[in-house]
Amino acid sequence: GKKSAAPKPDMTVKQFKETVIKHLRSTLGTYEEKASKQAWNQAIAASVNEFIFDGVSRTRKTHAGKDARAVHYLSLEFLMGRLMSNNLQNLGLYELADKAMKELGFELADILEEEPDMALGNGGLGRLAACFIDSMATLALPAIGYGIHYEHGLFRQEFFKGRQVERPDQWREFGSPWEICRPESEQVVKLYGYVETVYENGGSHKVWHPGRTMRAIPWDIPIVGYGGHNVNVLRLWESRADKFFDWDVFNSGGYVDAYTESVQAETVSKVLYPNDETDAGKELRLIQQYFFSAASIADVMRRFRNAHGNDFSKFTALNALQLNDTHPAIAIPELMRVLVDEEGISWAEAWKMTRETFSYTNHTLLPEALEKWPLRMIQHVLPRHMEIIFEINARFLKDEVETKWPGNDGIKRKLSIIEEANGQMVRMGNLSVVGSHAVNGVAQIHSDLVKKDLFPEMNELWPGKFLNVTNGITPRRWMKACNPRLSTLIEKHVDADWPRYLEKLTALKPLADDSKFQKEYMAVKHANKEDFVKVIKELTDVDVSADAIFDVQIKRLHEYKRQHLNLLYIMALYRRLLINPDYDMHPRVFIFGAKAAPGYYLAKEIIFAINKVAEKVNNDPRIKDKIKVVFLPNYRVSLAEKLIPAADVSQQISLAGKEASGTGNMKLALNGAITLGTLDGANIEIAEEAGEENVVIFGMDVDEVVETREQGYNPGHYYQNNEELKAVLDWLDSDFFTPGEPGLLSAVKHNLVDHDPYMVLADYQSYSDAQSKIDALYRDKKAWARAAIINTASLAKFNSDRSIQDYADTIWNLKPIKAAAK
Ligand code: 26M
Repeated sequence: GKKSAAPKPDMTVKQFKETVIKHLRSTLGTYEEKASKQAWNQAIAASVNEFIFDGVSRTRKTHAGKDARAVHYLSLEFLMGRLMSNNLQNLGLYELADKAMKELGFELADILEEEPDMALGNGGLGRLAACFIDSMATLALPAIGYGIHYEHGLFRQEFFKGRQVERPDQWREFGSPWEICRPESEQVVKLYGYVETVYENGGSHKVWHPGRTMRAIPWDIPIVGYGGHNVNVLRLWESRADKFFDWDVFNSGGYVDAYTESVQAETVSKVLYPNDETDAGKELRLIQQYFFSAASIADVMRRFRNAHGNDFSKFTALNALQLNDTHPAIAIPELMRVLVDEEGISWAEAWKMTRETFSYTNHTLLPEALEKWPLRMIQHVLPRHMEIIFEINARFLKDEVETKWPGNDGIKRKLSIIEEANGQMVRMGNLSVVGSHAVNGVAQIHSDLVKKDLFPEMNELWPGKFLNVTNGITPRRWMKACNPRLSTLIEKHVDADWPRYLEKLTALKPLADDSKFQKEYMAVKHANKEDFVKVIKELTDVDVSADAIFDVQIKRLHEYKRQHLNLLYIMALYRRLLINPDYDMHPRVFIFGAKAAPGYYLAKEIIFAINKVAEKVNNDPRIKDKIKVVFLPNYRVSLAEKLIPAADVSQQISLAGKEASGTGNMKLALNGAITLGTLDGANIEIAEEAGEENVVIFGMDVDEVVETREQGYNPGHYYQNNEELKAVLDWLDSDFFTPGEPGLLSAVKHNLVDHDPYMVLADYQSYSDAQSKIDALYRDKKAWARAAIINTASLAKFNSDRSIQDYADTIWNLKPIKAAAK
């Protein structure tokens, strides 16, 4: 059957047109002859909101009536991208809107370009949260996402003379049509001050006298599930100065400058920290974490009290709280504070409730990315929370660690939430594990390493607490919406509800050897590439051919992700062509997209080096356009949506053991790119699903990495013994790519030859060989088409609906509740 999961909307093209024009006039205050594309965009959004708001209310009423168990997904980041096309798709309105706009004389796709990305995240972790809330809504799970309403999302990237320049992101400059302010649900968040012990009736309790309070204002973004039945919300908190005077009890002289205080309060939700690893001890970052955690917990408590008063017997049955990394871990002592200090619940009872409620997802093993806060800072900003953390730690060490390993101070030192070395630090990972009933990694190998390398003793203490939930991506955004050509082709062969049940794509497998289907599939890829040729021209002024291999590496810039391995190979190919102009290779376009953290020196040097090599290669007539190198500025969700459908090769070349999962690897493979990757993160599972013959694997695996390191890794050895590798590294020292300025690219060379922390040189030869395999495979057109089709047909496991179903079953114990129909 070809049944459709998305309902046919009860609206005609004519009615949709009328609604848009109504909003153009009455919401936007303009009219057809005068309206800008931006105004049309907003008018369409307002029209779509007529459907969405109704869905929000229906879903809310359903949950309220049922006293439903719900999950609260706490994340400092939600990398939403644009919302219009996704909302139209999920409501089943896309084609209708497309027709309506055509009749009004516009291309819908063109008008969608007016929408700024909602870039409230850095990369993988933030985009995962966005895919997950889409899936939670689609699966009709009672769920709410909690985060920060940043005024400025991730910086906009420009290149100036090949170097990254950061510019502020302005996603809300003209307001966003998708958000609803909910002043009635405002919360108060306290900071600083001191703790008083009050003795009373033979007992005592603690009273926190905060030094400052601020307001948390919620903005709700509706999240439309596929099919439009269920609409959840993403609740983002904005910080504001207190209505009253901000009064520091310790600093009564400070009141003169009240404006400074209000500026400070409003600073909290001003800007997203542009790092994707830890940013050592910035007080504002800690306050961001606490601000949104406390506001969210207060929101959960308000909703609970409205239904149950002060009877907390059902609290754990009705609430799950998921920590997206340790960033919101301060929510653990915050819940304890509320239960013990405000509700008068005993410590033992409150701790039981807290542990049953929280679960924690780990996203990295990189030691430098594991969050630690100076104890003094937490004591200063959150004095009561520091006391609570001490108490949690003391009981943990005494009741659990001591019982299991009597008298073993070494293990106590290792498991303690407080690190005693180099000034006391609070280990947020340990706090998260101790305070949660479940801890999960994001791909099988990563979850294994979380147990084996990161928390081995915790795993012994609580076998069964550590789980795997392999990441996923929403096929609605990452296929249906971004790749309409492939979706249309797919729909000729599989049920129309494939965006919900991705395993239906296995019906394509028998077609992998069908030459007619192969041609159609590759024609789609070619058309997508033709479209992207224009994007490349527009953004970089580089001319590329859609007949070349589009070889893509898109992800944050990081040494462990090894964009410089890719660069070394590009230089080697270029050198081969200069040595032998007839060097046999299929033309290739190397495409990069990556932002570097503004303070990450070497990452910025790698961007500069790629841009300099690109400039030279792209303008060298001797190589007859066999290689082009394109570094797309300002890589972001909306650019990924254009590039991924056009990709032939997906570079996933991290050092084995370092990339927790990766999710770009899933998006690219689903859209028919062949993975060129190491045995790392979810690459391993992609190879399992698609078959090893349909991916190209290279390099050391995790065990070989360990072995190489134990033998005393010496990058100089590879440099000295590989003629081509030595030549390209030395090239970086010359002025070949930076005429008249030798040494500008030396930092990259010397880092590799002298340190090479991510073993780029050790994997170089294997990578180069794997690239030759890619070249050979691409030239066998049928073999390539077959492999690409099998990839598309085999990726059902990476549907984020499957990930969320796993969370619901194994961690949240959560059942769907379908919202009432209209
Ligand atoms: C920390 C401190 C200050 C400012 C920012 C941070 C911070 C922000 C983001 C730290 C880490 C952040 O994200 C890490 C991340 O994106 N990890 C990726 O998570 C993906 C989803 O699970 C995985 O697929 C990737 O492999 C993993 O690198």
